[in-house]
Amino acid sequence: RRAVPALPALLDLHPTPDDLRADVIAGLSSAPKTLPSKYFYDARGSQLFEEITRQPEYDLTRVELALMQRVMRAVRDAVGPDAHVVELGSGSARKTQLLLAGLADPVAYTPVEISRETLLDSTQRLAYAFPEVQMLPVCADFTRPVPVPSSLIPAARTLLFFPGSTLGNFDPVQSVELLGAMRETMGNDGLALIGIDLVKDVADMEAAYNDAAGITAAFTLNLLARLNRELGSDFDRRAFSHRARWSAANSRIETSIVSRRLQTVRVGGHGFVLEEGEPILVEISHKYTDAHFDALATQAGLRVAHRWNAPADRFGLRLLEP
Ligand code: AVI
Repeated sequence: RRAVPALPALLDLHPTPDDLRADVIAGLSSAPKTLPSKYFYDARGSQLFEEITRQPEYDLTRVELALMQRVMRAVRDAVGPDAHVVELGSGSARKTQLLLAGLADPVAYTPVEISRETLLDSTQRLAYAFPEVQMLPVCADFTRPVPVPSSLIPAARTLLFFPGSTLGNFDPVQSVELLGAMRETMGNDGLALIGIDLVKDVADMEAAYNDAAGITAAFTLNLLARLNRELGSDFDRRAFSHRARWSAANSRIETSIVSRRLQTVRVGGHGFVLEEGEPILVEISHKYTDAHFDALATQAGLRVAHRWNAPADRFGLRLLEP
């Protein structure tokens, strides 16, 4: 009989209601109005995101998984044995299963995830599947410095895992900062495995964020329900619509929540006037060319050691080294 692993202890640095209020008020006070996409991921939002990854139009996750399967041998050879895997925005950690199974004797896994429920579920599942891997879950917003106790872990090296093109949800300045922070966490002998969505046909990219079943719209608008519940705001969900479209100038999908009429919304004692048709930018999803991604990595002091693309260049994996 297999021993049942102890439940992993959770390091909880979840953003506080004060963080949420301050970020929302700052975003709605700016011109144009914005809200941070990291707040999509409450329990319901995380579930909806999982559903998005099963929509026919959103093939990023499926294509990335197939690509990982194809290149895992090469990743294993490049990383070597006894790695400590640190994953940013681990979500349901479906790709992690492949990574931990494919690497040579990984010693520890640190998932960093903002949704507590998702983090606990996925870490528990992985603890059963990989009883020999030490699980060190951290509930946190990974855009802030995360204490990763690398020196306490008997690992040969750190492998940072940042799949799903989550990097694309950050603007170029934030992306370079994030890659720079990853470089710090990796140390001088670490590596980073990053998934990036590549520029492709505009109709395909737009369809991925406007699925016919309306799951992405529900995901986007769930943010308003979250704010009403957690901040006592009075967004009327029916008075807003989801809009996602390609911006060629910025090489990204821009997702907005658009006000359907002139209205005033109250949040934490502040009133915000929205014009009819006024957008609140809630998410950016960059799509990369090789040159564009290489430039970001170089600015962060990282070098592309391996480059793998899915068929028809639909998605890419990059192994980076300091
Ligand atoms: C998590 N992130 C990479 C997704 C993306 O494609 O930007 C989030 C998402 N938003 C709408 N659909 C998926």
